[in-house]
Amino acid sequence: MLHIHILTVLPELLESPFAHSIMKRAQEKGLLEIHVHQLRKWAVNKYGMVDDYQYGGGAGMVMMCEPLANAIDELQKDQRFDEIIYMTPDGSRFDQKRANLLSLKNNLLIICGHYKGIDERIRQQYVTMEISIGDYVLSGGELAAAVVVDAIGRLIPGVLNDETSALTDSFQDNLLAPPVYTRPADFRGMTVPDILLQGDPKKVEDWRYEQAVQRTKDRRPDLMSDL
Ligand code: 6GU
Repeated sequence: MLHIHILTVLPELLESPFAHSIMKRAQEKGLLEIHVHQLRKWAVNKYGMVDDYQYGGGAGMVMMCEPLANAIDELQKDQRFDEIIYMTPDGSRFDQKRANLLSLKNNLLIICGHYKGIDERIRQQYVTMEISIGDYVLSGGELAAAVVVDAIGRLIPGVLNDETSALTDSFQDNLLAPPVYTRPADFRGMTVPDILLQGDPKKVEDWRYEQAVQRTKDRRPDLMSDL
């Protein structure tokens, strides 16, 4: 069972992404629990203040130490987190390897940054992992957190119906997935490769592997160099 706690000033953004399909089933099966916490619960005043001007001047607010520290301390009374993850564009790039690793943990805390980010002292004192989902800037960490939780959640053993299907995803062997087809065998004159129709499992497996390698060479040669 994986517990994921998320600290955010916009909990509404994180309601829908986990309420459908595979993420919904993971929670119904008792394999995943997602707890979204409104950071303003730990605000420093009755106006719900959680951010302030940055020292040294400059545009943009910074998320204050006290609300984050108090929230994390309180949440850690019940259980210690295996990782305290800060979602930030200057974190290390999220990939399938990191998703596999995180899917094996029991307790994760994800902090969603806003504005100019969080006070550096929280990063130093509390944060154990900093994640970016790519080289572009989002207006907050929530959508990035949703991406990460989805990628992790589907890898928890028992979540996917067909146990092998995560193993044949793109990226699991640093290869992209091969092309797939369903009925009809002839769609407007475009046919399905014969090997797939003949049903020799060994030939199908070999064909899929060749296609995966070719597709990766064509589209993502950078993945092959990691092999
Ligand atoms: Cl984790 N946060 C924000 N705000 N922007 C991002 C990101 C995270 N990853 C890529 N862009």
